[in-house]
Amino acid sequence: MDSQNIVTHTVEGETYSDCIRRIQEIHSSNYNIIGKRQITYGGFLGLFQKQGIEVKFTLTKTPVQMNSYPPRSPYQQQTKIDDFDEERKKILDKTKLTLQPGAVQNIIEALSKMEDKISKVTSAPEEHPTVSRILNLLEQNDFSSQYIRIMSERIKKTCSLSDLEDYDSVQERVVEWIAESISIHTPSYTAKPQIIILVGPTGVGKTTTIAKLAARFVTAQDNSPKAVSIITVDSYRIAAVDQIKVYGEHMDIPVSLAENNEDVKKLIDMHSTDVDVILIDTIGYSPKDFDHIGNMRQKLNLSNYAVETYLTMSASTKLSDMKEIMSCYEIFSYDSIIITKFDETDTIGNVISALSEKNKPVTYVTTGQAVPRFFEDASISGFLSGLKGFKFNKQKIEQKIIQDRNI
Ligand SMILES: Nc1nc2c(ncn2[C@@H]2O[C@H](COP(=O)(O)OP(=O)(O)OP(=O)(O)O)[C@@H](O)[C@H]2O)c(=O)[nH]1
Ligand SMILES: [Mg+2]
Repeated sequence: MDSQNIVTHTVEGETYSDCIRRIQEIHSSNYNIIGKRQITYGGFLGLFQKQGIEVKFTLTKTPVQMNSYPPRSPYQQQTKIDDFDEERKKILDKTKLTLQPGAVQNIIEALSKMEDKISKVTSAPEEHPTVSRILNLLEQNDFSSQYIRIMSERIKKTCSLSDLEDYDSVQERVVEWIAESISIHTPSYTAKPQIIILVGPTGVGKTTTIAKLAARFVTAQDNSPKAVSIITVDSYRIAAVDQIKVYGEHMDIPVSLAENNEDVKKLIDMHSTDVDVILIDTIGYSPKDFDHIGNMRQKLNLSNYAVETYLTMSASTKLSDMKEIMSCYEIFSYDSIIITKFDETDTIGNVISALSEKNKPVTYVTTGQAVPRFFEDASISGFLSGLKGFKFNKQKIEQKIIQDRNI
């Protein structure tokens, strides 16, 4: 190295070793001492001065840059982290000592005030009390968050501030919108034979509902009495077959078993002249059981017949499961839905939300176990009766919906 370019440094301290320690803190061992002398240092206007040492030194290497460290092993890294933690602890300990009593508490309080201010600025503006009351009510009725959001946006779009002052009328408007979101499918059953198939998950009440439907046809609740026969594609389970046979015997309705698509077609053809309605009961499968559902779909391949297919679901099923069931059973191209076990739930927002979000109509509802009772045509007013906490005139709303749909 060219001696002209050598830079000298000086450090002052009370003793020589004091000076060396200070050099080493910064430059480790990369230095050469080139001289030392006694000095007077510190003080103010010549007062309180101290005797000390000045050490002159040069550097042997340029200080190492952070980013030029060679790669470290994880263990080395850990040592460094440990050093860092040690240092941090020391600093924190020092800080604790220098803070006045109560200072930490003051800092925490100041921070929480700042947090409050920030959250007030960033959080959504407060809802009008009418809006929040109605949204609350929808939530209590178990409507989906998507359904509630749509209702909330609709209220805000269509209601002025003065409209919102009249809670009763706004909530009646919301009930009208709920009613509008329910689609009822009314079948005509004009074919002979009319085939009606019930599919759906296990235990939702398909067989019980088949028996109720059969009872309705034979007892002429639907215009004139009809000759009915039942086919069950559920022959693997003896108990299930017995269950439908018992109902059949009670009503004097023939019950036949079918194993496959040929059986089903043969039975339909056999009854085509002597019965008006053929009800087909199926085995329930979990919506995740794609193989069995696909298999059942094949057995029910009845493209040349007049078929009305219903997906049967229980009202007490949670919303996400309902939507999954509706999707998985889509391969049956079901015409409408039967909602069972209405008696087992207090809230029906989940049902209305699922039907509305999947854009599916509903035809029948069942409200109890006993056959042939507890079976009804689905109606808008029936659904509205299941709403809790809303005040409205059912007939007026139903009339308005009918009028609107006929326009
Ligand atoms: N509370 C209530 N229970 C019902 C209703 N409908 C059916 N059930 C009961 O639900 C249970 C299952 O009924 P099933 O008709 O055997 O159901 P399923 O869909 O045929 O069942 P799988 O054939 O096993 O798929 C029985 O205990 C019925 O009594 C209803 O509307 N309300
Ligand atoms: Mg069954």
